[in-house]
Amino acid sequence: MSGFPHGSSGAGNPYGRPPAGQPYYGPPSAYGGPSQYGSPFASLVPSTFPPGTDPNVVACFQASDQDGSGFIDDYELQRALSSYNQSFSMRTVHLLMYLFTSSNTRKIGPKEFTSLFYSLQNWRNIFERFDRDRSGKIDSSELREALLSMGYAVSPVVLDLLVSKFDKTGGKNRAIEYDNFIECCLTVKGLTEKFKEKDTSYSGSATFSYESFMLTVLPFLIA
Ligand SMILES: [Ca+2]
Repeated sequence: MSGFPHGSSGAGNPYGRPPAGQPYYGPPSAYGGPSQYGSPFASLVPSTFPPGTDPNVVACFQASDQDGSGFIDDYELQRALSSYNQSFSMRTVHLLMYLFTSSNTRKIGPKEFTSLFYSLQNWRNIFERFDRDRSGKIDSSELREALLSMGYAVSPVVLDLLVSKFDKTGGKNRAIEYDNFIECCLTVKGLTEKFKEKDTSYSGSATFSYESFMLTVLPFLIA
């Protein structure tokens, strides 16, 4: 992997870099995704609610924990996030669980649930803010603005690819729904941050071994 796809060779910058001086993928962002990953033991020890947790969050956890196990599994989370007429994508559920536990255990305890709850509130706000035409979906220009606000300037080619990949209708709508929007942003964020770790000088290029490339990309493909 040698940097972002190049539009044209040579002069100028092919990355859609924002104005001078700023790294084009911006500072670490507080948006949406988990900034701190859960404890490595999260999968083994049931966590507890952080002190002062909003009772609404606790109630929401209890309502979601249908089998009363003290954990929310992927099916329970999907059910909790689905509305009466729309099922929340299981892929997105799995990606969220992966990011909030740094593992593939596919269940979360109260602590991770609380972080996830606020993160999803944040995502809902971002989604509504950037759904400028109130269509209930994010089109290409809306996605461009949303990603820019998070510090990610992707090229038009990448933007098109993202919209077609994350469009549930397989490209018919040319727009992304809420759950896939979260997945799309988390994927851009996660991959960009992995890339930045290898591109410490912000040059736009990085060197990966085959193994680390596979380990970086696969979790996002098979979440
Ligand atoms: Ca829209």
